[in-house]
Amino acid sequence: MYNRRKFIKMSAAGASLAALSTSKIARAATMAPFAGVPVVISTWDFGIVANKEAWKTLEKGGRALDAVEAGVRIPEADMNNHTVGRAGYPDRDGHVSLDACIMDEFGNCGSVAAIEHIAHPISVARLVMEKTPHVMLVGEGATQFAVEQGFKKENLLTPESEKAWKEWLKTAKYSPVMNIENKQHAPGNQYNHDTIGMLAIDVKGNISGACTTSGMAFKMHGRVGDSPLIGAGLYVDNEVGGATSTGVGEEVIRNVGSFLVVELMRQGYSPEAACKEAVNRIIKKKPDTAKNIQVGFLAINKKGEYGAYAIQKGFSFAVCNAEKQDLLIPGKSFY
Ligand code: SD4
Repeated sequence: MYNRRKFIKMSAAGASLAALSTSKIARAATMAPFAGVPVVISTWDFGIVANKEAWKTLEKGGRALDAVEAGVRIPEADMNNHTVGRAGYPDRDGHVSLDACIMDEFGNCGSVAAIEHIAHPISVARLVMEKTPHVMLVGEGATQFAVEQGFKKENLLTPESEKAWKEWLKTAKYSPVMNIENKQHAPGNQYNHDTIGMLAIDVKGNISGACTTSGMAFKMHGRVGDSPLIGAGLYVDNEVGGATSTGVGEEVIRNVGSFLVVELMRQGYSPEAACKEAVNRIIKKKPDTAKNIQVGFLAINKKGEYGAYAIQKGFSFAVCNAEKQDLLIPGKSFY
């Protein structure tokens, strides 16, 4: 389990974290649910710096939608992050292709999948939502739309990512094993896949969410995971709450995971219980597969209570409100 010192050391933003009030590291499973808004939560340890950015909007009374977009742009821009945005690892043919989606309090949503050459897919997803009659654009069409909207077309394959890809090509083993967390952040671990999913509630009590990723490293060209799929990687219902996911997208898609979590909360499940039930359905359907993969869900309800649950240990999420910036370790199944 993380402790505070270890977390500060391992974070990409370790230096700046000293300034944050990491007041408590706790197992979400044992803590009382927090109620109160505004609040922002997001997946993995890099969520803490992303939340900090989102918080700048929330604390000024801004809209949750603006907060989540601004927040997830931080890992998208992080050159040390090979699982989200600009420096993401490429597919097996060397293309960096990104997936993202966003959803607001009115049920509006936008998404891009397998978009190339654009560093901030979340902002393109938002424009799909706001400027087109559609929900989702993919591949070249998504890139074309982004360029029309003024986004810069860039080569996103960084020298480091290219080196990792060339190393992978030596064996070209197509083994989409992801998120076995004890191997995460290890040097040379090319199968490190951390999506950022973020959920926020603003001062008006409105909920929005965003999710962005480069997906599975060295994936098949054209492969799309759960992250840009509304209902799978992200779902928001302003009457109930929001949910997002990380891990092996195929299993999340098969179970329409984030929608399921929100519907369970509608039935009265707490955020953590809803995440746990969604995880258990994945395990129940494919117990052998589930032993070797990670899937984690993160959820928040209308009151600002939050929770998470993952198949494997090692999943973390970050919470930020007026009082704290915490990294939390959710409950896990007993694999
Ligand atoms: C995907 N769900 O593309 C993403 C990857 C991920 O933590 O979330 N990794 O399947």
